[in-house]
Amino acid sequence: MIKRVDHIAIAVNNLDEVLKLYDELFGLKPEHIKDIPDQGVKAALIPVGNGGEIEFLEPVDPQGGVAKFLEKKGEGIHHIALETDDVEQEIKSLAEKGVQLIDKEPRMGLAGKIAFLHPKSTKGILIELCQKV
Ligand code: CMX
Repeated sequence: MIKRVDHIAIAVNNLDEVLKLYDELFGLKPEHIKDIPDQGVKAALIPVGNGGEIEFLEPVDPQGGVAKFLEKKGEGIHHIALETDDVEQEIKSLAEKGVQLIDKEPRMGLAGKIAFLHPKSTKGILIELCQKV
């Protein structure tokens, strides 16, 4: 069962610039800034109350998915992460409904146990399912 929006991820060209802007505009500051080399990004997570977060993603690998996304679509919303109690069960049931999975098994990510669904199955929106561990 989906519980809530965990985070909204935004692809940006320059993490330092966007963090400065969101601090100036909204007084929001990142809790974590992490390199995720296997995803080709540097990520900053900003808590925005009630457990929700904004994640900014800056590509560090020019061949990676986020770099390609920026090239094609420009800066903007990259994915929406929905929290569930059980990622494994959720993707099993979605696969049975014909949804194309990017991750056929859950894996560990910044938001806990995660799995991505292909945007072609979800009206052009990349969805991440996550489970806190
Ligand atoms: N949102 C919506 N559509 C997207 C997209 C996104 N973020 N990224 C790519 N697409 C679209 C492309 O525009 C393309 O559409 P068309 O066929 O209409 O042109 C289609 O998806 C396939 O694109 P592609 O270039 O063939 O495939 P990519 O190599 O760019 O891979 C995707 C796309 C979604 C499969 C890949 O980015 C992926 O596996 N993402 C999941 C992991 C991820 O996003 N990690 C980064 C974040 C890490 C984190 O936060 O932890």
